[in-house]
Amino acid sequence: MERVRGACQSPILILLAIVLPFPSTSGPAIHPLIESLAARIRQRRAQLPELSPFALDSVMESISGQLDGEELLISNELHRCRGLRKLHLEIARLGGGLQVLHCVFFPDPRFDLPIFGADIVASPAGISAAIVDLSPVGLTMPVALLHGLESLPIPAFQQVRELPAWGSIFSPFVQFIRPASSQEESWFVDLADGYLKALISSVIDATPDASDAASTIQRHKSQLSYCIQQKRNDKTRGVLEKAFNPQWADRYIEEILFEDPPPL
Ligand code: BLA
Repeated sequence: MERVRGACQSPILILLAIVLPFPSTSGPAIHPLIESLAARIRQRRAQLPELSPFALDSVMESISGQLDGEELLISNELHRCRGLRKLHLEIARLGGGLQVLHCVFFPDPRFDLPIFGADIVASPAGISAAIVDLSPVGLTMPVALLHGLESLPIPAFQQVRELPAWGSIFSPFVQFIRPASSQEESWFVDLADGYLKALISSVIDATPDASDAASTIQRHKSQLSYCIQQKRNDKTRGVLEKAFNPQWADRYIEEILFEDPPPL
């Protein structure tokens, strides 16, 4: 039995799958924190310069399958803009009632911009992980951005989680929490929004270096190591392997979630 199938294959449907929010289907509602962070990301994303959607060259935009009679869904939105080579927002409903929001904005290495990353993991027991960061890929964080981030108040989250060993890629501004209330959930959305707002003003002001500049080459290398480290997250792999299968999970992680940045 085919467990995974691309839900849409014609170019028009592929485009719709990119621009439309999570496809309507039966199953439990998406957790309100995932809904509201996704909405905030979409609002901010629309403010980016020269934003355009792009299609994957496979059938991976909207993926559905079945696991023990349970519906599995992954919805991907992919864009690029001036300064950012790949903006990826994914909402997934996987086995065991698990829901995930995954978002990474990868910069064009010619620009001195950090990587925006956010992940929310919800199960029927509630949100277990909410993480947001602007992770530097230059030697330092751009100064204007640093000032923007330093001026943001960090809410007093009750349950701050310890980063795994591969988390050395994150900045001192990383917030990794288990929200303790709906108020904390809304603080988290506001914090992520503050990071996005700071990033967007840096994107608007940024000018590119040459493709062969030492700074560009260094940022490319550093983006590659971000992807390598993220691929060490066994929890992401484990969930995808269980919901689909190991080969599929591997391909999805290597080609869609954390593929190597294209050569300069
Ligand atoms: C943790 N990520 C997790 C967990 C699961 C996933 C099940 C464990 C939950 C927990 O520890 O409470 C699953 N995350 C996924 C899946 C996808 C996903 C299936 O994105 C995609 C389909 N992960 C990221 C990004 C960041 C990230 C961009 O993809 C950060 C910017 C972080 N996820 C992250 C961290 C953990 C995590 C730090 C905790 C890992 C640990 O404690 O070992």
